[in-house]
Amino acid sequence: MRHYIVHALKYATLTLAAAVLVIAAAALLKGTQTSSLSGRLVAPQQDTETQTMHFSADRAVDGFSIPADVNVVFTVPNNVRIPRITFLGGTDKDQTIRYWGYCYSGNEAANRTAGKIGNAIYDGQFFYSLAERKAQEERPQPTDSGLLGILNSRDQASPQARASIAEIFHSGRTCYVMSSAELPAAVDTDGDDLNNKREQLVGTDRNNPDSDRDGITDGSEIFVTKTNPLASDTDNDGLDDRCEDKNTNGNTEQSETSALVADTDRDGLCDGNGSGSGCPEEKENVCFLDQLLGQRVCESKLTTPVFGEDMNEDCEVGDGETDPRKFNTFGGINDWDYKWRLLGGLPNPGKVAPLFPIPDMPAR
Ligand SMILES: [Ca+2]
Ligand SMILES: [Ca+2]
Ligand SMILES: [Ca+2]
Ligand SMILES: [Ca+2]
Repeated sequence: MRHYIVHALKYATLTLAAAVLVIAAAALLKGTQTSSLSGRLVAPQQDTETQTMHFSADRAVDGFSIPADVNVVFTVPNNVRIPRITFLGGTDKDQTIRYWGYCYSGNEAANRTAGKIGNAIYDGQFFYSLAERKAQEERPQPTDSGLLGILNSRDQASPQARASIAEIFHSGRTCYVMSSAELPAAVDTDGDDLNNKREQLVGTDRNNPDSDRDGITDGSEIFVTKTNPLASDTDNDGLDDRCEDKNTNGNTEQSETSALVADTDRDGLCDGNGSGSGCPEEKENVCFLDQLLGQRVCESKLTTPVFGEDMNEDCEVGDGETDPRKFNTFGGINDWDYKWRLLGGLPNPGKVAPLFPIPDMPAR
């Protein structure tokens, strides 16, 4: 196998040139570039220094880690068809980590036997992370056209060239990859775009696409909304993530509250009813001497009678509620002052809880 890898990559330039790709130099020769990612495999002086690891199809279920700067050969399990990006760690890894590789067609030996030569033997597909493509695009055009080629810009590539790029890993294929940083690789059993290895690292259930049952898939929580896939209410304000980021796009639109900030409009009142543990500014530690126990006891107590906005936590602004998206729901007066005055507190324009000086708590 190792022989095939080396041989295939020696012919990478020919393969890509034939596919009418814009070729940028991979930096394997004469130490003209320092990237360890490109072409170490075929640099004769380095060939014996670079480690090679093999992962069987069985390993892809539990997953495995692809170390940095190692030649890795893996096999995709049978009956699996998975996006490359998902198998190799997810969209965030694809955008930040440089990696590239080649998936064998499986016809290489037969092609060779049939007398084919050069790139005609290697009719598999190359693949590149977005970060690798970007790096190649920014790299100056090579003066030595004899170097190993890497795809320059996929957008400029012909349909034929695009077809030569493996964006889907198919059942039973064997592929080579080298990465600039560690990649968590695995199949994605529950189809939530978070592969099994990352599910294990994160602590989510690889057989449940929505581990915390908040209506946002594990993959979306990691890659899009940036919420905690193990907690339905990431910011602990009493409102579930899905109830706050309603369209689950990771942004806080005008019609939404933030799933990551407990007090979206920063008016001193929590988005929910204020009982959530994410509203600490409304509480303080009160300590006293417990006569029965004969020792000092501390409790977390509310220091203000006004502490929340969506009091029934239905993610709607109902009667008697202030709007958790508006600092001053009723115009002019801020929501904290408004609620405080409703309870008969003294007006205190221009100040917002918890800076507001609190008189004695009302009798219960
Ligand atoms: Ca998954
Ligand atoms: Ca979830
Ligand atoms: Ca929340
Ligand atoms: Ca608020």
